[in-house]
Amino acid sequence: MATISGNELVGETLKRIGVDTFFFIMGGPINDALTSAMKKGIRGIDVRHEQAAAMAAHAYARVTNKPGLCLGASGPGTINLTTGIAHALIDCSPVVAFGGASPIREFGTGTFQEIDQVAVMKPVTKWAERVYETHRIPEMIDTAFRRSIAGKPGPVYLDLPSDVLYGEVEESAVKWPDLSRTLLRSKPQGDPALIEEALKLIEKSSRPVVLSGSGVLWSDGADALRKWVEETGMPIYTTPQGRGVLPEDHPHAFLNARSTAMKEADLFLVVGTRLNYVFGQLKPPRMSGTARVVRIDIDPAEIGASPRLDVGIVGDAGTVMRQMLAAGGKRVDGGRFADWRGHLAAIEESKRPEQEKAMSTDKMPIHPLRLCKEVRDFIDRDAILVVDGQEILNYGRQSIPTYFPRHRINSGTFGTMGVGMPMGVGAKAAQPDKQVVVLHGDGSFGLNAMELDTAARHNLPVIVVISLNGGWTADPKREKPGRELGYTRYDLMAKSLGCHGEQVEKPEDIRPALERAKNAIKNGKPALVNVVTDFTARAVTVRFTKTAT
Ligand SMILES: Cc1ncc(C[n+]2csc(CCOP(=O)(O)OP(=O)(O)O)c2C)c(N)n1
Ligand SMILES: [Mg+2]
Repeated sequence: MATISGNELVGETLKRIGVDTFFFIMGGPINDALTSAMKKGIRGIDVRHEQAAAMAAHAYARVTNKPGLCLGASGPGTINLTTGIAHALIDCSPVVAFGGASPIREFGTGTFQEIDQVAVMKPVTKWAERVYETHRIPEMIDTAFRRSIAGKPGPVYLDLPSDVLYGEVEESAVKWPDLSRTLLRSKPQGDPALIEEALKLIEKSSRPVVLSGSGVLWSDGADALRKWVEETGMPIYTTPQGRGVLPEDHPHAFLNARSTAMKEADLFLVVGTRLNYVFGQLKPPRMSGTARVVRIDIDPAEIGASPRLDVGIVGDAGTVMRQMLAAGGKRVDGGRFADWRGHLAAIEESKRPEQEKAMSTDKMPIHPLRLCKEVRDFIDRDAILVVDGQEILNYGRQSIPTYFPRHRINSGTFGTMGVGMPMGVGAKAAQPDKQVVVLHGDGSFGLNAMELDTAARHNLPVIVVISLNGGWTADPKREKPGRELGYTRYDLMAKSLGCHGEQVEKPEDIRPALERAKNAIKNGKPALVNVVTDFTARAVTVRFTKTAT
C-alpha cells in the first residue's frame, strides 16, 4: 500500500482548497510542507519578519475576500506572527496561520524551540488547535479555513508538530473532507418580521444615517448597500476599513459633514460593523443620543451587547440588505430625506474650499495635508491605498477619498503601526494589475521596512510614499520621549535594495517625483518617494482615549 507524508498532505490540502498564495519565513519543521505546496504551483512569498507575513496575509484577505495564509517556523518564528494575528483579530479579518512546532513525542523534555504555541495563540485568535495525527491533517486544515470565515471573520491558528508533519500514513487512512466546499460561506437571512419593524422605523425617520463597516465587504454586500442608499436617499458613513461601499464623490457621500450627521441623526442603520470606539460606542454628545438604532450583524453576541438598540437583525449583511431592498427599498420615499441631505450637502460645500486651501499650502517644510493632496491627485481612481502612521493616517483619512470597496487599508481598529509595507506586499500580490500605493509615516515604515526587499525580490512594484517628519507623530514642542528619529534617507535604502528612490523637500516637486516613481515601477521593482514634512503638523481628529499619543 502507498504511504503519504504529513508534509505532502499539507501541500495537497492547500491545493484542493484553492489556496494560491501564502506568506512565510522558512525553517524547521515546515520546510518540506512549504516545498510540497510550492511544487503544486502555490505562490510562496518569503518575507523578512513573520509579523509581516501575517499582515500581508491580512491585506491579501481584505483585497480578495478570501482567507489569507501565513506560516512560521517553530518557536520564535511562530511567536513573531502574533502581532499580525492579534491585529487581524481586532480587525475581524480571516487570516489562517500555521506554525511548525517541536515534536509531540518530545514535549516537556527541553527539546529545540519548544513552547506552547497553541496557548500563545489562543487569546489572539478565534480558534487555535494542534494536529495530533498525520492522517487528520486535511480535516484540521479544512476546519481552520472554515472557522476563519464562519460568522464574524477572524484569525485562526493551526500547530503542526514535526512528528505529525514528517509522519507517514497509508493513503487509505487519510480522512479527506470535501475541500471544494471549504471556502463556502453561510449567508443567513434576517427575520422578515424584524425587517418589517426596521422599515417602519426608517419610514418614520427624517434624519437617518447608515453606519457601515467591513462586515458589508466580507459578505459581498457593497452592491446591495449602495443600491439601498441610492434608492432610499439615506446618507452613509463607513468605518475607515469599510470605505468604498459608495464612491466617495457620490451625491450621498458627505465626508466633511460626518460629525454633524453623527450628532443630528434621528436614526442609525448600523450594518456589518461593531459599535466600538470607531463610532464612539454610540454615546452622546459625539453620537446623537435620541436616534433610534437598527442593527444588522452576523454575530448575535454583537447585537446582544449593543449599547443601544431598537431593532436587531441577525444575518449576513449583504443578504439582509437584499431582503430590505426587496421588502422596502422603493417603499421608503427618498424624497423624504431631501432636506436632511441638503443640510449635510451645505456643510460639505462650505467646508470644501477651506479644506482645498489647507491642502494646497506651499509652506516648507511640506505640510502633510499638501502631501495628501498630491497623492490624492496622483493615484488611479481604482488604486489600492494603504495608509499607516498617526498624523499622516489622520490627515489622509480626512482628505483622500476611496471609490471602490476593498481598496483602502490602514492601521485598523487595533491601530497597529508597521502594517503599511507588509499590507502593500499582500495587496499587490492579490491584485498585481492594480496600482498599489503605500502612504507611510516614517516611524511606522521603519517597523517593517525590510518588506521593501520582499516587494523587490518578488517583483511586487508598489509605490511607497513616506511622510518624513523626523519621528513618531507630530511634536511641536519637541518634548515627547523617544520621538526623534532624524531624517533618514529611506530613498537611499530603497536604491540599495534595487528599487527606485527619491527624496523631495519642496511641495512642487512631489508630483513629478510620483510620476517618475510610476514610470520606474514598470521594471517590476518598487519605488519609494521620501517626502520631508513638517514635524509640527498635528492632525485634529476625534480623540479615542484620554491618553492617546
Ligand atoms: C506597533 C505599535 N507600536 C507603537 C504604537 C504607538 N504609536 C501610535 S502612533 C505612533 C507614531 C507613528 O509615527 P509615524 O509612523 O512616523 O507617523 P506620523 O504620525 O509621524 O505621521 C506610535 C509609535 C502603535 N500604535 N503600534
Ligand atoms: Mg513620523
